[in-house]
Amino acid sequence: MNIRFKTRLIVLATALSCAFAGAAAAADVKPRLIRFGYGLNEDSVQGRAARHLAQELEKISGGKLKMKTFGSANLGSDEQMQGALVGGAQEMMVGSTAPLAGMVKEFGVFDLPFLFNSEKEADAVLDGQLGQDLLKKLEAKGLVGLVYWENGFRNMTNSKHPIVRAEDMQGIKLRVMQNQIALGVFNTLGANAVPMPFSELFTALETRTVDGQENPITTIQSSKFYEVQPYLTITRHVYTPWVVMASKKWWDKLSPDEQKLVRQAAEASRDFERKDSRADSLKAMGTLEKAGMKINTVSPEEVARMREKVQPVVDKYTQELGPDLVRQLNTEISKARN
Ligand code: TK8
Repeated sequence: MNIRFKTRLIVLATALSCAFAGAAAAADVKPRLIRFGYGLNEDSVQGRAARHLAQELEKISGGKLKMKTFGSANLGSDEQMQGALVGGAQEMMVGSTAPLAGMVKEFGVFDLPFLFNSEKEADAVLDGQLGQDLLKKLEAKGLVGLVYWENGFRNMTNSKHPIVRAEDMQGIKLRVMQNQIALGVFNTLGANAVPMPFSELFTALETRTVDGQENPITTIQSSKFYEVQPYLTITRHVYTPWVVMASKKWWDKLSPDEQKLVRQAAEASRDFERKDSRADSLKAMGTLEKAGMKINTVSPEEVARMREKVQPVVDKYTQELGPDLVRQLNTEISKARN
């Protein structure tokens, strides 16, 4: 064996063993580009958490799983993105549970008003049996539900007058999420509820196509609704979550190692997002006040009246969603409460 041939052999052997060692360490992970869409703008709780998710995924996959994030509904409204995921035209998204109820009606439980008293109760239900069972139901519809992010307790804004009593909602054209229960609740409270995707909302408020809307204060701030809505009423009438989802068509093509990394990054983003959302919501009140919004909080007595008014809607949808499911929900909430 001449020396040149020997060197070549050594080089080849070293290259081969490196390749095997590398493959074992990096597991079965191919370079991939994941498109992740969301509805709020980049400077929002969603934007920050989406970037966190992308960074985390890139880090734990050794740079192989790259995520490109698209805010401001640039890939479409929640409903449009849901469709794109089902069809396999988009890999991932985060969106509200309310429009998901069109696919899996049980997600409507989160639109039942005045259920949760605190974020802690919501976390327990979402990360517990009920929340996880609901995510599993998405698979049959072509979606893989990974984790829940906090959207939060919703409050009302409008351009007409402060809402002090339920009667003040009379005649207010109020944008609601595209969901039967939300529609029923606000019409029963006396508003004129108009279902509309979030992506059209700012313009609709600005042009006075609608008079008001309801969302957590973090969103009222990041979407600059204070520019077109002078009145904010703290009602905390419902806590709605967001779901981070993947296209099932795409997901099924991933290796188990890749799926594990995506899940792991999604869980990290959930913990980051909830903390950030809670911190941001404390700051947002001050910002909204400074921006000149007139803020009032509905009294406990008035909340009790509102609850009473919407009870028929709750009863009707308890039947439709399944009394057992609603019972399970209430049991899980009281467990978390005590
Ligand atoms: C953003 C929406 C938004 C929701 C709504 O795409 O529609 O009002 O609260 O966060 O999912």
